[in-house]
Amino acid sequence: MTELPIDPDLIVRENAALADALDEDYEALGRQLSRRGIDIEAVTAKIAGFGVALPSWGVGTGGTRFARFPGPGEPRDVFDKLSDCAVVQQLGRATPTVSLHFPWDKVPDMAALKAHGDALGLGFDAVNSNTFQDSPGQALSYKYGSLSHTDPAVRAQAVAHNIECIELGKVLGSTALSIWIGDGSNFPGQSNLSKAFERYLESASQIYAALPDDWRVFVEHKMYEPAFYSTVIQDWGSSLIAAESLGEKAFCLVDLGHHAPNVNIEMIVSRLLHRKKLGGFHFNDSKYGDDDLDAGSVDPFRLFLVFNELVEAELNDDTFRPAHMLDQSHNVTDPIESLIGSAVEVTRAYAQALIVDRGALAEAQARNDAFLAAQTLKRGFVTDVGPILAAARRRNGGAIDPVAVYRASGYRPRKANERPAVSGGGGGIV
Ligand SMILES: [Mn+2]
Repeated sequence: MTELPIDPDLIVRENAALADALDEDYEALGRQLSRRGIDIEAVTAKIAGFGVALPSWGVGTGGTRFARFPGPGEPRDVFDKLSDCAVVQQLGRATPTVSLHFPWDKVPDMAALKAHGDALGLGFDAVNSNTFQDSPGQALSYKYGSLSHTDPAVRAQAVAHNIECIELGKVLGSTALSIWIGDGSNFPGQSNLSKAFERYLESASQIYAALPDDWRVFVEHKMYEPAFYSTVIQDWGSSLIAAESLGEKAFCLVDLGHHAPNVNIEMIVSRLLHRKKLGGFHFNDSKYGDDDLDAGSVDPFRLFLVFNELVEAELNDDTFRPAHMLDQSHNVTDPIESLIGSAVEVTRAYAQALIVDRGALAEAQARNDAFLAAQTLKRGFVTDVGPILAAARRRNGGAIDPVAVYRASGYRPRKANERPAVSGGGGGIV
């Protein structure tokens, strides 16, 4: 029995007020797309089946290295986090799974957590390990690294933690482990760059050996931070070497924020697809660095270009199932609203990519008609696919205007009463 956090009647009432306008817009868009040879229903069906995972840590207010300003009704534990995720999913219908992070989300009774997810209609996506900070009661420190640490005892502890994450994930029904490490150096000469990478590969291979047959492991690269001179898995090259060395269950995970400014990320996507090593994405947006801003908030065109490559991959390979997750920090907004909005933006980019006239694009490329090729691609981006997204949400039982229904529901003020404010806390964003 599903326990929905928002009154379903409220969604029905709010949708009724917007239904005529949506139907009108959807029909108009359908006629427009039909003139281009595109069946709107086929696109809507794909959008209705699309999902991006929610990060459990995303429903709490994020922060920077300077401060964190918590909002009212912050989740007190992972059970509260799941309830907030269920609001995002109930209204937006594009986020059916949650990605947990250990040890932050570890509870004595993981089966009870799984049951809570089931009751809320939520599944569990990849589990994330954490060896970038020291946890209470931990024997050895990760101050100077984890999987690549010079001390074999620290490496063994980090490997054991990752294997524990797999065990916890099994209880939840997860089938993937994401590994991101903070290992690196702050000074030239501090670390032997080659040996640190070799130690990482050795540790990662021990984790890989513990993976169940139907699991995948994702290697997430990051250019800088918390180490500012070098990181051990710095870029997609290091990530690809690691994934190829580990084996067929290892894949690269691309976090949009983990690159130098202006890097052509869609080309990285294309290269990883070529090697069949693209495991998935962490979506967010940025202006200057790893800003962890809401997906699509600064550069929606880049998001579209990434999805253009993903749609190409989908067309070439029926079995391509990338793991998509939002990974962003909500510092000045209600996290639930940001997550609803970001899922919409990711889905929008997918819809825009789906309506690109790929035949015309291929033809223009073959004729070296650069202008027409660029225009053909951009036509997908400039088409307002909003009615498709809203129609897909409505068909799945969600809200035509999810943030408006969320605000009308009074969920946040209700939670602010139920959940007493706690002070302090770090940023907690990766
Ligand atoms: Mn990430």
